Amino acid sequence: MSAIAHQPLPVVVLISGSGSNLQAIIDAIGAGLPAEIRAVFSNEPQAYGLTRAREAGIPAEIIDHRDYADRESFDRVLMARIDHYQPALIVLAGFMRILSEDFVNHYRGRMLNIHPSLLPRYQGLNTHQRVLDAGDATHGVSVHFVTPELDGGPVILQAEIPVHADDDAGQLADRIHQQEHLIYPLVIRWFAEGRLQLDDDTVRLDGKPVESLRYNSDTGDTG
Ligand code: NHR
Ligand code: GAR
Repeated sequence: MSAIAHQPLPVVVLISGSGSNLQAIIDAIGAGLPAEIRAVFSNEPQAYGLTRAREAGIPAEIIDHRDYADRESFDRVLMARIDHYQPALIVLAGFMRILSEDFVNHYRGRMLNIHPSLLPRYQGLNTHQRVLDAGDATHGVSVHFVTPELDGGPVILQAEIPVHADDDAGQLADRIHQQEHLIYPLVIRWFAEGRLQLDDDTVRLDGKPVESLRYNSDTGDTG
């Protein structure tokens, strides 16, 4: 890490829902994460995360996918609006629209997603119920670089939780959220500090290749 102070990393966050991960990032910035959220976009007009953004003084825009004839035209407008803010990093935080290849390639190496499973297991939707149906002993969450392959981009950091015998999907979602709110700001910090790169398909932290680090929320250790 360099000794000189960094300019805060300009970030744009995409949401579709509650925005609790957005809130965790806002709170982490308040506590010193060297980033600045330039704007929040939601495809869902009713997303509560829009309110969270506005209460934090962040521009919040709705781009409703239902207003566009196809995915490509929605993605083109979204891309143009995002680029207006000149972000260095795009953060998907509960964003629920699949993004086209052109969109994803435009932000290659500077777009992150948080996905509620231990990737490569359970790509796609409804992960908590699928973990329960499979009888898995553990569940988890992954932060990865976004590539055109849905939930298939290189994994950066994961956190694992035990599945209890009486868990339902809502309880799993709550405990996953607690982990998400720890690991997403941490990965964004690495990126903001210039420590994290996507080099072809290899994730590098401090120049060293990593294959999905594990976060321990009891100790705060990664490794
Ligand atoms: N786009 C690309 N190209 N690559 C990824 O890895 C992406 C992506 C867009 C979103 C988030 C992802 C998740 O973490 C994400 C990763 C939406 C769907 C989906 O099926 C799947 C995965 C993810 C997000 N969306 C439906 C669609 O037709 C709509 C579902 C709904 O509105 O409820 O876009 O899980
Ligand atoms: C999070 O659990 C996130 O991992 C998941 O949606 C939730 C959003 O919560 N993402 C996806 O399922 C992406 N398809 P939030 O709106 O409170 O941050």
